Formats: sequence, structure tokens, C-alpha cells
Amino acid sequence: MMNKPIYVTKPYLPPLDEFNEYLKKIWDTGQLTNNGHFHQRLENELAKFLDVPYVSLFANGTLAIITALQALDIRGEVITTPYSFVATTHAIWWNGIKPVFIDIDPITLNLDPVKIEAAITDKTTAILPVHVYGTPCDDKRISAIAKKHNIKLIYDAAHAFNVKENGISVANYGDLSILSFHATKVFSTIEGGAIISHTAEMKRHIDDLKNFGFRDEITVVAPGINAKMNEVQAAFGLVSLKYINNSIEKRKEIAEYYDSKLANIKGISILKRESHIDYNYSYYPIFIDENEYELSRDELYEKLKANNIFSRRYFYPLISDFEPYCKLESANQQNLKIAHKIADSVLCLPIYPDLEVDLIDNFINLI
Ligand code: T4K
Repeated sequence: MMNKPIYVTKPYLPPLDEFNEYLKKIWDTGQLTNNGHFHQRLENELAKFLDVPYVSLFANGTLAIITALQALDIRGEVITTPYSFVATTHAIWWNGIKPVFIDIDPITLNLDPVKIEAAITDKTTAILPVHVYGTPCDDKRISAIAKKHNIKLIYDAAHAFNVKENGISVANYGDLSILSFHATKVFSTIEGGAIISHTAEMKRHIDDLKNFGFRDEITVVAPGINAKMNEVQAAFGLVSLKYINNSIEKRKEIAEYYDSKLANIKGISILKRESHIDYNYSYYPIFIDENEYELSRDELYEKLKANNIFSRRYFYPLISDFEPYCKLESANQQNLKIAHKIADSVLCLPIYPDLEVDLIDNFINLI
């Protein structure tokens, strides 16, 4: 039994004295929000760090997805995954668009490209895949399908901060990509998010949309929303960004330690990793095969909990099983067999930069 509770994650907190220096500057200028100095600096520094063309910061990732759909004027139906955090589909629904769920690939756990084409109708205007746990989607195939059918492609890259495929950040993929900088994410601004876009015009449009549609003091160009990131959040991000490489390196050590200890336990499988991908180790999911392992997934979850270890069943239940989506035709269990199987077997173990190895040994012994 752990003396103190261990949660699935613990937010990275940058050095307080450094953060205080930034706060002093905010206090000096009185600029608290609305595209302030730190906001502009963070957009520039993130664009450089991620090697992406344009970054528009947001108050959170959900508002970023909602706004991305608005920015591309998406209507009708959007093809998406049921295996994600519920915000992915909520953003579609909040735009009055019908989500169409298709099944996932059993290895990557991302949208199965083979099934996308069959789900395209004359109402489909976009595909919204998720790089779940930071594993990149098969962008080559998905973007070819989007191009062929002349529909848009928006990636929910909330889990994929700084994930690279052949040295290229996956945030470059799609017409737009969305990041989340929530406290539980690899890179955080407490609450926050971003849209990555490819032209100055699109960035301008997105920036207008997140600020009520204002182009200047007296011109409103679109029915915008208030989705701006404030200066305190941006400052938190600027300080945290200095330490991000170290954070990811520590996560990698923890993930590899788990790999070495869990790979040979009968009835437990782990994510497959590939050498051409730089991962960010944002989550550490394991998959329990009830027929092979002594406990069911829920029994193991309860056992860890009884020992003060709070693993999480991300992503169970499937989004398609929640109201109001469960009534949609595409939410049919037969349509989503693999997603159901994965959702019923997954358990995400604690992973965060300062998680001590002796604690991990305790979880592993219990498992
Ligand atoms: N798309 C995807 C694929 C996403 O995963 C998410 C968010 C979004 C879109 C939307 O982005 P945002 O609008 O959130 O920027 C958490 C997060 O709130 C959510 O951001 C995240 N995905 C999701 C996967 O996980 P919960 O309800 O599980 O969080 P909670 O509060 O239970 O936190 C988990 C554990 O972390 C706690 O048990 C303790 C620890 N924790 C948490 C917080 C917030 C702390 O130690 N300190 C903290 O401040 O949703």
C-alpha cells in the first residue's frame, strides 16, 4: 500500500522563482490577456520548437477543435473515432455536425483508413482522426482519401505534442491540427490548446474567430467566440517549454522501464513502438486479456486502487456509448468491434516526469 495516492499523471510544474519573474512583468504592464506579449512569444516559440508554420493559442483544446471546424466551415457529417476523450466528438456536436464513428486499427488504435472510404457519403465534409496516446495516424493514407473525395482533414493531436515521424512533427499533418495544453498533458499551460495552420490567411481567420470575430476595433468578420489564452497561462507555457526535452526524456525512461518489466507477463500487452517515430510517452496503456491474465481489467483497476494507485481506463466507455451518440447508427457495436475490445481491456498506468522507479516497482509487483 502506497503512503500517498499515486495518480495516472501529475502536472509538470516549472520552477516557481522563474515563473514569478514572468508574473512580475505581467504585474508591471497590466496586460493580462488579448494577444499580449507572452501570448505572442509563446506562439512564436512553439512554432519554432515544433517546426510548424503557424500556431494560434487557445484557452483549451476543446475550444480549439470547435473553432477549427468553424474555420473550415465544416457541416453535415464528420468521420471520427469512438476511441478518444469525449471532447473530440463533443466539438463536432457543438457545431451541429453529425459524427460518424468508424472502427480503429488494432495495432495503432487510431482510425482504420481502410474503413474510412466506406463511411463517406455525399454529406461528409471532413475526417477528424486522433493520434491516440501520441501514436501517429496513418496520415499518408488518410490524407490521400481526403484529397480524393475533396473533404477536409483535421487532426486531434491533443496527445501528440512533439511527436515526430521521420523527424517531422505530426502537428504538421492535415488541413489543421489541434493540440491540448491541459495540466495533464506533456506540455501544459494549465488549461490551453492550439491550432496549427499552414497559411498566414488561415491563421488570421482562426485568430479572428477566437476573438469574437474582431478584425479591428470596429470590424467583425465572422460570428466568433472567446477562446483566448491569457498572459498567465502563456507565461506558464514559456517557462515550461525550457524544460520540455528533459520532461519527455524522463517519460521515455519510465516507459522503457515499464516495457522491460511488463512485456513478458502473460495476458498483458503493451503498445507497439516503431523506430522511425519519436514518441512523447504521454500515456502508458496496458491491455488485459481476461482469458490469459488472472484478473479482469476492472479487477486489476480495483486492486491497484485499493493500494492507493489510481490508474485510469482511458478510453472506456467508448464515446459512441455516451448520450447522445449511442443512438446514432454508426454507434452500433457491430460497427466498432475492435474499439470495444480495446476499451474493455485498457488500463493507463501512472506516468509523469518525476515518478520514482521504486514506486513503479511496487505497481509492477502488484500487477
Ligand atoms: N482531445 C483529446 C484526444 C483529449 O485527450 C483531450 C483532453 C481533448 C481533446 C480536450 O482538450 P482540453 O480541452 O482538455 O484541453 C483529463 C483532462 O482533463 C483532459 O484534458 C484530457 N484530454 C483527458 C484525457 O484527461 P480527466 O477528467 O480524466 O482528468 P482528471 O481531473 O481526472 O485528472 C487525471 C488525474 O491527473 C487526476 O486523477 C489527478 C491528476 N491531476 C489532474 C489535474 C487536473 C493533478 O494531479 N492535477 C491537476 O490539476 O480528463
